[in-house]
Amino acid sequence: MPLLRPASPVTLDAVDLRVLHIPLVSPFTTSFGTETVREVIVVTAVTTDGRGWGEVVTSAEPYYSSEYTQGAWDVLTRFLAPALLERRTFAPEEVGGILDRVVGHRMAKAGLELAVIDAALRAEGRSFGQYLGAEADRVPSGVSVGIQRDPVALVETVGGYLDEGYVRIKIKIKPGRDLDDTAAVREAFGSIPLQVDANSAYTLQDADTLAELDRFELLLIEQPLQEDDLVDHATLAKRLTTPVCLDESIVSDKAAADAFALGSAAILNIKAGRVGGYLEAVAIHDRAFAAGVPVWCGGMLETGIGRAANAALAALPGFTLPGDISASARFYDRDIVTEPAVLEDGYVRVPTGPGLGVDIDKAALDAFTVHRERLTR
Ligand code: OSB
Ligand code: MG
Repeated sequence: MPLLRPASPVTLDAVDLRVLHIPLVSPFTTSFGTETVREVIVVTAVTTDGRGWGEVVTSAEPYYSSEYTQGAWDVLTRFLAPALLERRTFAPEEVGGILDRVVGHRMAKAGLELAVIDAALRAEGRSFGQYLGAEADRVPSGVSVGIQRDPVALVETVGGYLDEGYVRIKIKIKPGRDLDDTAAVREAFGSIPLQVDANSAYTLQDADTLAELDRFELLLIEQPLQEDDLVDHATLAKRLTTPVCLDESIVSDKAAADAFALGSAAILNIKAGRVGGYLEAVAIHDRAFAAGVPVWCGGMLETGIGRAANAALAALPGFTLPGDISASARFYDRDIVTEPAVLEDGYVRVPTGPGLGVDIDKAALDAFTVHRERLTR
């Protein structure tokens, strides 16, 4: 389902960039590290018709992907924002082409593109969901649970999220913290929808251990091997009954096509930041939908900006599995939007207002800002 109707062009006067430090309600631990503060870049597209907001989902360190905050800041301020300001008037759908000369830096591009789309849609009075082709008015909410002190602590944490109403649990695993953790959750909560995410912590040598996860009848195992291991993932997929889902490896629609051709993934996690933007994310969705491959919307500890955008994306018809779109409160005591996403009967609502459909809480935005720069022509 390509976009039904492109957005109107914008005339870009300035790009405002901020680095925010937002405290997390609890540390978030994965196979690649622990975060206690979300460092994120917020982008404002200042146009002749108003503002639009975007978020660059890089982390402070390049441990999930090669991108990280300072690198994104550098490429945004020196190359990406200047390229758009130079062009001055363009349609949101042209942003990808204008920025294409810069190799990689997909998260940085995605945040900038989102700000432009939001500005254009707010000016038109059209919602992001309508623009992308959202069909649902709410999306089922899963939660990503970091590695805890031990399996007992994990069971307690998971129990809390189930009590809140989350409809699917994803636990992070790494070598030595896989079988016992998964067994503990299965034992405590029976046949709940459960999946695991390894964030590239294994190699093909670990295939025997990973095959032992099959007995837990997981929905999927996410990204067991490295980002560029498409062939090894295909080999591993043949050894497992648990469906292999790719996250880090799917950096573009082309990567998705390659993964399907090789048999590397039975399911995809789609993150707009990782693939260079929401329009590329829709292209991957469309490809997967046509191929009958289920997809779900991943998360990067988004603020209310990216969380609203993700809810709209996840409302497309091919998103048949619950995504990592939890309530804002799962990560933050205070968000930077006035109406943070909440959990209602296990669902998060798709905003319907113009653009992303969320308003910025200026006081919160300012309170979390640690660095700021305004780029003009
Ligand atoms: O691998 O899905 C991941 C967070 C940061 C980096 C990578 C990942 C994650 C998550 C959290 O699992 C998803 C969320 O935002 O809820
Ligand atoms: Mg993942």
